[in-house]
Amino acid sequence: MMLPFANGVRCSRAFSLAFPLLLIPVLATVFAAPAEASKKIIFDTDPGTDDALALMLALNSPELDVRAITVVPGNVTAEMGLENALRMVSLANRCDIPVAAGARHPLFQKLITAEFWHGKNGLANIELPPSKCRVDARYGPDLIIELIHAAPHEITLVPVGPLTNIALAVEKDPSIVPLVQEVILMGGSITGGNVNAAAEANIYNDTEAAQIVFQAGWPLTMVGLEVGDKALFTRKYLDELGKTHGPINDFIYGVNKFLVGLSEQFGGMGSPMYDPSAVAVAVDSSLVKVQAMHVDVETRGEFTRGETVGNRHGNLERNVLHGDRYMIEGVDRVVPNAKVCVDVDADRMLRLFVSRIRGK
Ligand SMILES: [Ca+2]
Repeated sequence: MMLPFANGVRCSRAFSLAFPLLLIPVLATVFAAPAEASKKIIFDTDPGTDDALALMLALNSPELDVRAITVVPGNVTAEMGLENALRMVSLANRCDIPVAAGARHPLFQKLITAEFWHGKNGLANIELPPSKCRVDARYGPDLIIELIHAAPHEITLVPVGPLTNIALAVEKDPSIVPLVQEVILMGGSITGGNVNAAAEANIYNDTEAAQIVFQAGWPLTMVGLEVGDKALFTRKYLDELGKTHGPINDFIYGVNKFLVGLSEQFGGMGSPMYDPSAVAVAVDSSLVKVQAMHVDVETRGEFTRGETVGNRHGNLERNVLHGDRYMIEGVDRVVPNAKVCVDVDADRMLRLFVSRIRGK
């Protein structure tokens, strides 16, 4: 063994005496590694069928440490979403995780609920048993602020609903921005929408909130339709999940059976894994290919309100007013504010999902 000392004899003797003492903290570090390595996340959600898939993936992934669940209105009302979140953490026997209510409505627009896609109760019409867990008394955006300050540079925000709660937290306390490790959100698209030609649902459902979150200045990964629409949960994966059993396994099987059936009604091959894809990226970022770009959220367009407008070339013409006209005087680089996921290893993501849920 080569020792990193110039005068080998004397120092190697000193090293051998010190070695047992040095070894203790080294071993402690090695054994403590798995707990320390897990990523602390706050899961902000409007549950929601695909929220259910995402939550159960998060709770069953050792890479993630879910520090709180905050509920936002979106797919369902704030009240129904809270009830669904509480029932799901109860099913997972995780009453230790705080579940907090947040905003009651979007910042400046009317709520659009989606029972049409998620079932009357938001959970594929599956009736989970009443929750053993109790709601945390804190207000969702305040809880987000509190947890970020309690663990500076360690919290990853994973919002999978409209961005109302996150925007409220930033507006109330902008000092959280540099203290957040990363934001990995499900929402947006740079290739057309799912609500209409331009907009994706989470962004469309609180467009101003989304613009606040995109412009906040923190590291942000956008997991949008480019991922979810490619990561289709087909009957192949459903059959795989049907071979095993357990309370979570069977619940998620039921949710996915509902979603696969729904997609087939509309001529699809399978159900897009929208929300779980953001959690999957938090677990393993190598599942996706990203491109850094500047993204703005369109808040005023006649046909494009809610579109995430990604500047794919990173340039902006500099138009300067001269008398009654503008003249192009150059090209400015725009600074990226997001890593946009532009491709996914769909099969690997879907297999990851099934492997984490099966038998649970
Ligand atoms: Ca959602």
